[in-house]
Amino acid sequence: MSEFEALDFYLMDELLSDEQRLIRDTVRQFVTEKCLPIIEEHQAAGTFPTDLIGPVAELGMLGANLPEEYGCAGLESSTYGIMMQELERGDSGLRSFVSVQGALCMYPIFEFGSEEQRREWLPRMASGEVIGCFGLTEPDAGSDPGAMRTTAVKDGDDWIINGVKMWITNGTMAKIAIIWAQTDDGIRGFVVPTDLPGFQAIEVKGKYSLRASDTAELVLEDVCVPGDALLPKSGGLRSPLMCLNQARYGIAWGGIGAAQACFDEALRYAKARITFGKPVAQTQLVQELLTEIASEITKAQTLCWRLGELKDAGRARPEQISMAKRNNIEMARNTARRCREILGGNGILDEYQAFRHMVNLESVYTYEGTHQIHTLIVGNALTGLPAFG
Ligand code: TGC
Ligand code: FAD
Repeated sequence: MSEFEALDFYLMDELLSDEQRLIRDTVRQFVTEKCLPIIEEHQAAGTFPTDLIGPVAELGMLGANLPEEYGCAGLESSTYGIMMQELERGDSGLRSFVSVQGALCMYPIFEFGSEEQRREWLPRMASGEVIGCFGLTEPDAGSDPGAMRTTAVKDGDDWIINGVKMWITNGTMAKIAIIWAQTDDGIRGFVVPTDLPGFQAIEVKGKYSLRASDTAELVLEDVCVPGDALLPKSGGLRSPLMCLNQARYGIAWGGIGAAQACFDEALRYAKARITFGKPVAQTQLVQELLTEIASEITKAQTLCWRLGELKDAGRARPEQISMAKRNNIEMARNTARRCREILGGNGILDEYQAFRHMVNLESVYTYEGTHQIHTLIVGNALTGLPAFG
């Protein structure tokens, strides 16, 4: 198969700086050379490609938009987004790993941590030495994280944490977990080393989706952490939701990458596949599908580009991020399915990427706020009338 070609119908490439183009091409090459040759094996085995952690860290992708003084790349939002787009062209599980490490673990330490916590953890997390996971969701509190039951109770200078967290990405390989818990003072965040007595990470088995990702249930039974495990500037549900803004932003970009992978594959296939004496790409119905897909990818690209500008200007509102996550992941999910269809019977084989992206995107559609929750967030912003309950 010849080199991947991204759809660029509206010449978005012209908007990129030389640095952004270089980073885009570097990550794209990394995905082509290091991720794609091994990803189907991991998908089949249900394992995360841990060999990619070192190279991903070396390329500066962990916490890439956090400041350089903590060992991070200090990139602007659009450049960070482009990285997520390219990674998810490889696999949603790989982008998830990077999102969780950067947006959901390093970001809260940066945003809510003390200077000591920042210096202790961020450089080691940027280098990939310390992997983190983010424990917000519980078996009975997913879309409604405010209903969480995990508690952290003060015991002298220490805290005792009890609870169960569900669906936690990077869960079994993490050295630290950012755990959100109810305290006398509302919801607070804690940096919890995962080797403490009473802490258990149990792999979630039987996944059809995001198989090349480490997903775990975390059980905390009387886990005792010192006072300085508390993220001192965290306070209320607002704090974890601020982390989600960061991750959802990257996911919106990531959806474009997954869609681009499927579109490129389907377009090549449609041009090469002959039925009734001509390429299937030369039929009106397939051209309609390709036109719809290309239009949706192009709209998603323009949405993300503007969102990146707003984010860099400090003006991106949570509901704008929700609109992008909602739109782009629905777009990617539909794209993967349509592309699978264009591949005919071959579309169900692991020689092609569409089916893997298609099943992965089921998770992406649901995590970081389900499609429906983002509908309600945007609906609330439009009407001023919350319809969650
Ligand atoms: P609500 O009363 O609306 O809000 C509580 C407080 O938070 C503020 N707030 C936000 N602040 C910053 N960013 C946001 N996006 C915010 N949304 C709300 C709000 O102003 C309020 O502040 P204050 O100061 O007045 O207290 O809260 P609610 O309980 O009604 O819930 C609202 C809702 C449904 C939107 C929210 O809970 C939600 O987003 N639910 C979805 C949960 C979710 O997305 N979970 C994701 C878990 S992590 C994950 O899936 C990782 S996947 C791996 C990967 O990323 O690859
Ligand atoms: P529920 O909240 O039970 O929702 C079930 C259905 O009801 C959904 O379709 C939902 O949209 C709908 N629904 C719920 N409330 C409403 C409403 N008010 N109006 C209309 N419809 C509604 N969480 C973490 O904390 N950390 C992680 O690292 C993490 N990684 C994940 C990785 C994977 C592979 C998956 C699948 C999930 C992960 N999650 C993680 C959890 C994820 O965020 C939750 O699954 C998600 O928020 C939905 O919660 P739930 O599964 O409990 O569904």
